[in-house]
Amino acid sequence: MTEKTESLRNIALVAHSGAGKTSLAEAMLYDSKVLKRLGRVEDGNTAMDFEPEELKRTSSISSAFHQFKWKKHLITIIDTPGDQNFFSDTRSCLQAADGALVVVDAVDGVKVQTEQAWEFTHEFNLPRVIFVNKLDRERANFNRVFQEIGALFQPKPIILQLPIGEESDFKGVVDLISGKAFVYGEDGKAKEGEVPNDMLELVESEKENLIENIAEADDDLIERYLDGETLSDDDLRIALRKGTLAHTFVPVVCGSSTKNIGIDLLMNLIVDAMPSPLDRGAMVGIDPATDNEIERTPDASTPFSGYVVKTVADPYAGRLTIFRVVSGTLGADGTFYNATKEVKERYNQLLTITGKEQTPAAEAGPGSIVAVAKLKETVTGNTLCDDSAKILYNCAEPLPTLISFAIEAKSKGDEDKIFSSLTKLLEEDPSLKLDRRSETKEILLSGLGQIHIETVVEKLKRKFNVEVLLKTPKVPYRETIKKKVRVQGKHKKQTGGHGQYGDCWIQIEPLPRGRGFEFVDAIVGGVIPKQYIPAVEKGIIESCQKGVLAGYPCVDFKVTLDDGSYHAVDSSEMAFKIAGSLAFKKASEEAQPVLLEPVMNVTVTTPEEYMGDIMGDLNGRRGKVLGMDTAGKNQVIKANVPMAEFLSYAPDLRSMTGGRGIYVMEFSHYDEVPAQIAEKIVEEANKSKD
Ligand SMILES: Nc1nc2c(ncn2[C@@H]2O[C@H](COP(=O)(O)OP(=O)(O)OP(=O)(O)O)[C@@H](O)[C@H]2O)c(=O)[nH]1
Ligand SMILES: [Mg+2]
Repeated sequence: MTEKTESLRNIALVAHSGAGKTSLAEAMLYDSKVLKRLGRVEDGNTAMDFEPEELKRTSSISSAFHQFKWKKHLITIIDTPGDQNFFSDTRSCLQAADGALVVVDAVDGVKVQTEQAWEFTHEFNLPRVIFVNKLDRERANFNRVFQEIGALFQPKPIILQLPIGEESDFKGVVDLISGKAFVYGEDGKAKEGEVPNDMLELVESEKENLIENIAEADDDLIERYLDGETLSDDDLRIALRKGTLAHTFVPVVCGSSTKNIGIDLLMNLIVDAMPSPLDRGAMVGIDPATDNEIERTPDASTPFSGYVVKTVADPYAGRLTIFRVVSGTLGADGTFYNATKEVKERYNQLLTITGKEQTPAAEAGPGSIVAVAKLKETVTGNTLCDDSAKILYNCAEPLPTLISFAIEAKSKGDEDKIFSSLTKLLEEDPSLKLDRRSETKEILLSGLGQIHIETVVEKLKRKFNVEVLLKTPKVPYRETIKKKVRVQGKHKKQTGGHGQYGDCWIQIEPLPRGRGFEFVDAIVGGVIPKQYIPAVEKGIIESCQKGVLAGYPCVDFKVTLDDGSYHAVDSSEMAFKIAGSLAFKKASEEAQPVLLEPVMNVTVTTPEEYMGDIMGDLNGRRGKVLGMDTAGKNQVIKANVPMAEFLSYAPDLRSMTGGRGIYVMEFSHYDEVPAQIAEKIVEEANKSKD
């Protein structure tokens, strides 16, 4: 029996790493009796962290899905990773949710990663509830953290609960709407009672605040409130839902995941105040036949459509595709159309995901998050739909990569296996990129951070039994020239019989950065016959692949071929090609050759206190700061930094800021390497040539 769409709640847990998302998911699964015992992240026995790479790190690296029944509703929770290394997966899986549960650590407050995750919830327009977790820990402070939330997040947070006691005295919460206190025993069960005497005054004033805030969600309610009418608890609950869904405010509740305090109330709040797929409404897509915008409502009787949020690669069980149903109903087995890839796909068994396991499902209606195994073509981000009612949804692109490593097989002969296994892992994680860099003859694996890449290497070994070494990639330097010169390239050989004769005069001059290579034929009067001119150009192109300075490709120069001579018998294409190549070598030696290096555009976001260190460090990396800005309580620095100095920035920034700083980067342009540094690079390059 499938659930009615209105009783579904798809909720993603987001926050910085360590805020307690996985522990919270565990507590919810335990309280709803899905789990028989409450596991702990540090014991490696939770339902949501199960990949060996997660157990090793006691931290989530991949979003996990599970479901439970609560008050006649089916709640699907998506436990996302809070580490930026895995944020592409976090963002992708957030697309399956209708609401977000933002976990804020009562000790550490809002870290940069939580702000970034908040941005994602904003991007997908998800209503939010904030759970202030870890109130049982030393130095926990609800008030301080609430102030911080208020200063950083829009829409405004409103307090729904107050903690009873803090740190080791944390016992329970007062629910402001009902005015009841809930005190939890060792077993995580709540006892309902009266508000402690020393909290009466605070509870009264906070309830007044709350009523005023909630009433704002409903014009009728605010009028009644202003008229002095007493609003009922039900009035308030209805308006609370309305205001949360309309982004008028964000309810804030509190508790402790590991002590199982406040979790039942939080689950009540999910049912009461978080959206169902019906509240999310229709989803807009494109009709592939006409390119017109069309939409699908979450209606079980309309044609099926959905989109893929995650793919899991398994060398034995094959690919597992996790998707959200937008419209229509899918049966236990059947076919659908992949509108992105334009192919039909068959599936044998619809599955519900419960942590690391999957259980067969009879059918799935709108809003369901389900999986199928062994699809052939389908990957994350693809749209699936009924063959007779095609639609294409616009899913989020993977986040841009931030760091690259050159990878090498540990044992010779494994190269092909590396490629094929990595390709499978790339299907699972579209934020990874695999490239062959021809300039340096390396295979580059790029991702969101060092830990991201390291977990890929671990997965390669575990899933596919191939071992690779990670190396710092070589910098793809280039060369160019700075002066205009004119030289002759002459190739003449007389070795009995047929000789060889090619003779050209070229002028070589610098071009602006990024212009590459230009060739101008300015031969007049046939001093070089037409058929030999392309040969001269070819000779130059071939030899400029290895510049005269350090063997890097020479770019951004113009060659004008303006004179030369030929021999009626001895001239040939080959001879002119050699003449062109000789001319290029001679010219570039005389034209003041210099080394160019790739420069990255970098944006670093950091809490203010680390600004000094970060600026100093960027300076040390030959960075040029282009501008600074404030974003919430953070500072944003934009800079240009040479790639050579930025290869290992991710771990360095992490240690400089205790993981609170983040950055993005992209290639910007090539720039001249300062002479002193260039000298060393040239020396190194020439040494390895010998
Ligand atoms: N004292 C206390 N510790 C908690 C609480 N919630 C979580 N922890 C601990 O905090 C640590 C991190 O918790 P996780 O649940 O793994 O945090 P997470 O948000 O899932 O972190 P990532 O998966 O890395 O994003 C673990 O050691 C938990 O036992 C809490 O309410 N109180
Ligand atoms: Mg986790």
